[in-house]
Amino acid sequence: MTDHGDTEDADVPSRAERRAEAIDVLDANRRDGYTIPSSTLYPFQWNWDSAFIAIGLAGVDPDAAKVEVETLLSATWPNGMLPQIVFWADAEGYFPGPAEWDAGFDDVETSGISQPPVVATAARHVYEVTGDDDFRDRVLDPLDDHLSWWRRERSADGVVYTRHPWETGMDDSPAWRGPLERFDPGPVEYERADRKSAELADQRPTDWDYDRYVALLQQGRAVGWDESALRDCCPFRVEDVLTNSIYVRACEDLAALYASAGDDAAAATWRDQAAATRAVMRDRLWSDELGLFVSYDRVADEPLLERTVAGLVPVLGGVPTTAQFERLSETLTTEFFDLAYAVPTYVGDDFDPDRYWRGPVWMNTNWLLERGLRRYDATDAADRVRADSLALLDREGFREYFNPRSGEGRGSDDFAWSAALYLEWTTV
Ligand code: 9WN
Repeated sequence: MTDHGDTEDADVPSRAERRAEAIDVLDANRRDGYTIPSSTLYPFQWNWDSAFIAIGLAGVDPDAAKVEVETLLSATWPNGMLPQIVFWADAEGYFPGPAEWDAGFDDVETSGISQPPVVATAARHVYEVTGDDDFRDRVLDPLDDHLSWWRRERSADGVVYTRHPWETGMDDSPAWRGPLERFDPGPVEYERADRKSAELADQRPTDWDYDRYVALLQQGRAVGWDESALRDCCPFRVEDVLTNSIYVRACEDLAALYASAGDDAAAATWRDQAAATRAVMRDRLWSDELGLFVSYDRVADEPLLERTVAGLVPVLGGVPTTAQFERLSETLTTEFFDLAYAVPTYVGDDFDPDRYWRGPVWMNTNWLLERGLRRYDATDAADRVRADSLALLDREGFREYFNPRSGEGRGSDDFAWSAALYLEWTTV
């Protein structure tokens, strides 16, 4: 275990004080039925953020946790797509806003892409903490609609694909460089709103990346977000290993909710889906060369051979075989545990300890990985991930991400999922 010496610092608040601060952050970020990730950078409801927030809220304010999940699910499109952003209320300071996306249904304005379906895991967690059968019964249909949408619209053989870097949640991952390089965004005119300080300008994605994010958005809008049209023409179609790991876990969690409601047939359907996705992942998304899982580029028909934390997260869904897990653990300890704080989001030539998803530690990927490692009884590794996460949060507060060498906080302050996962990790 790394000794960070953090607990000896007189300025570090006690765990009880930090918990109180975490609750304050979530209260301050709460809007009408949902919690925004950050008042400075992300002033709307975000899909997987709300799932992590509900997981943290479950232990301290179970009613708010239920509302968080149900508000998010109420934004599910009629076809089952659950959007990445829901614009419930006007807010300043975010690009691209509702006018740029021009997406949604009835009077609900949203973005036109999704995000990894952590919501099913959140719903199961909230149900298990509260034992509220009515809540469980209310979320079954929307969760089923959403996971069926991934299966129907985004998958040919069990593994699902994403069609925008923002959809993966790890937007600026170096793994997306290859697919993004393969298309020309053409001239795109827009004004970014995210570089709110000189420090942030160095941490956020470059203009080269943003040009491509915006070009993909404009293409989706031009075809009215028609999924079948985009299946043919979208130049970014990637089987993201993180999204698939979360999807497998989501299928298992929905199966568990169905089983508890006495619907054994539906439970079996989703358990079978999890097994089918696992089987393809073990084959197509495993890299023997790198000793971990990788994403797969559907357009170029080739694996994206980069070492990212996403490639370790399949443990969350019980994906690695025994032999794969042995290799993966070795990769984790030799390549991802050698900086002061685990787990960097990326190791490799483009490593940057301060730039968004290109090296910094993020709390949500640590939380997903830690849960998965416990599933494989890898207690020492799981304990290291949890201890480093808490050391960072205790020392720096609820920052968006952290430099894995120095431990310094980066990105937004008062970031909701960092606060929520602190509460989850320290619930006794
Ligand atoms: C685009 C809200 C979101 C997270 C993503 C994170 C960041 C948005 C952005 O913030 O992305 O979705 O504008 O940079 O990368 O994971 O959900 O916290």
